[in-house]
This record gives sequence, C-alpha cells and structure tokens, in this order.
Amino acid sequence: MANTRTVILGLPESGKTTFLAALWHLMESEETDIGLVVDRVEGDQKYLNDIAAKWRTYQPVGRTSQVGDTDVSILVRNTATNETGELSFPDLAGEAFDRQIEDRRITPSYLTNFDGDDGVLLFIKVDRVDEEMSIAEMNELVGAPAEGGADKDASVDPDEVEWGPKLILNQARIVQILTDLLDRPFAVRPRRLAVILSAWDVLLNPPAPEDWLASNMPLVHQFLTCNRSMFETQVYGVSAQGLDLEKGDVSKMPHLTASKRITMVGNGARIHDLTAPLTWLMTG
Ligand SMILES: Nc1nc2c(ncn2[C@@H]2O[C@H](COP(=O)(O)OP(=O)(O)OP(=O)(O)O)[C@@H](O)[C@H]2O)c(=O)[nH]1
Ligand SMILES: [Mg+2]
Repeated sequence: MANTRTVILGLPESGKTTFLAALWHLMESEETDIGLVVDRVEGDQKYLNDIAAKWRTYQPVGRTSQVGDTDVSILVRNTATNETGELSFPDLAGEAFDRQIEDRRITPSYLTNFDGDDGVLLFIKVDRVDEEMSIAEMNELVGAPAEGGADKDASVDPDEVEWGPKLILNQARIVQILTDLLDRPFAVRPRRLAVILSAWDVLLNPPAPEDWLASNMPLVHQFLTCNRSMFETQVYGVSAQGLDLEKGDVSKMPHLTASKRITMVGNGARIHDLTAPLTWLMTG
C-alpha cells in the first residue's frame, strides 16, 4: 500500500470535514478496533487536532471556505496486514465543486490531485435530497398545456425566476463532477469510488445504503450502474457526528466514549470504523 492519495469530493456542507475530524480522533485515541491506525505523524497536524477537538465537544467544525483548504497527510498502518502507507487527501471547501459546475472552472491543484489518486471518497448528505417533481406532478401544479398547442390563456408569472446554473439540482451536480473524471484534462482511468452517505443518524428507518441511493438519488445510482467499468463503487452509510447539532440534544447523548458515537454501515464494516472505506480504497 505505500503512498495512497485519496481525493475527497462533496458539495458544500456534505460532511467532509466532520468525517476527517472524527477519523483523526478515532485513529489517535485508539479507543476502538479499527482497520487503520496512525503509525507516525509527519508535518503539521494542528488542523486535524483543531477539528477533532471541536468534534469531541460537539461544536461544528466550521465551513472550510472560512479557514481555507488544507492538505492532510497521515502515515498509517493496516491493523490486519501490518502494511504501512501514507494516507493523504485535500480537505476542500464545497464551493470549489460549485465553481466546477456553475462556471466550469477548476484549479490546477484540483486537477493534479487526480493524476496519482488511488480512489475517491464522495460525500452525499442524506438530509439534502433535491425536492424534484415529476413532469406529471408539475403539470398538476401549473395546469397541463391544452391539447394541440400551448394554452393561450396561460399567463407568465412576473416573479418567475429565470433559470441559471445556481438552480442545478444536487443530483445533476454530483453526476457532472463524476462525468468530468471520464474526460480530459482529468487522468482517465478506472477508479475505486466510496460513496459516503453522511448524517446517516437522521434517518429513522435506515435502509441498506445502496438502496437509499437508488431511491433518493436515482440519477446518481443509474450513472454509477452504467459506468461500473470506470467506477468500482461501494456505498456506506456514515454518522460521523452521532446526531444533528442543531436539532439534536447533546445532553441526551448517552455518555459513550467519543469513538462510539460514530456509526459506519455497509460492506461488512465494523460499526464504529470510519477507516473501512479508506482501507478498501488503499488496497485497490
Ligand atoms: N446529523 C449529522 N450532521 C452532520 C454529520 N456530519 C456533519 N454534519 C453536519 O453537516 C454540516 C456540514 O458538515 P461539514 O463537515 O462542515 O461539511 P463540509 O462538507 O466539510 O462543508 P464545507 O467545508 O462547507 O464544504 C454541519 O452542520 C455538520 O454539523 C453527521 O454525522 N450527522
Ligand atoms: Mg469542510
């Protein structure tokens, strides 16, 4: 496993930084059995320590756009095989992905991340599902056009918002980000893709993660099914935080060891082991 560069993708506020904070706590505290542990620490770990300290005390980690993007690098050891490797990834502000979609612009360093990457972690927050209407539902709402042509009486709503790229739905954004990887200037080759369905704790009756994706993000699911040869995909349901900090009541959280707040579901992962998708990407 040597050096493993993982690229983290995810729209704004999709749970990227919270995942890293919880991951760093898990790795450093050694409170529970996980697949990867810290072997050696190199470079400035202040960023990781800061976000993990917030995570432990139920404070939001803050928007990455406020503090700036950070390159994170952790030297790890696989507890099953004893192999060592360097796990490195950039924690980018979600706005970078908005620019990719809305302005079709990326930074040179974003592009370089995909030259030597060993896999992609894609974050999707389960409480941010597009509220889309089918054509039938839309017709019911606005009145279907009259047979044989446009309805002459239909008046245009003066407050109607003109369409712009800002209105692109989340599903379409995610599919565009993945589609971009299948063409130049990106290095085009098959990749492993771990889909992290974050804030899994907000679901009352969570289904299997892949089923959630198929029902709630059918476009993304269909895209991944059709592009199996380019994206070898695993879907995980993850609660890095354990609860919603705005609506949840921290005082009602059972007094668990911090690591036990974490839940990881799917592909045979151990229940608190956030490293499961990373181990899978690293051994690809
Ligand atoms: N309920 C719940 N909320 C979560 C979880 N993880 C993150 N959140 C919330 O989701 C929001 C965004 O989390 P971040 O980790 O900052 O997301 P991000 O993708 O780094 O966001 P940007 O840096 O702005 O791109 C915050 O309000 C978090 O509190 C989780 O496991 N459960
Ligand atoms: Mg962030």
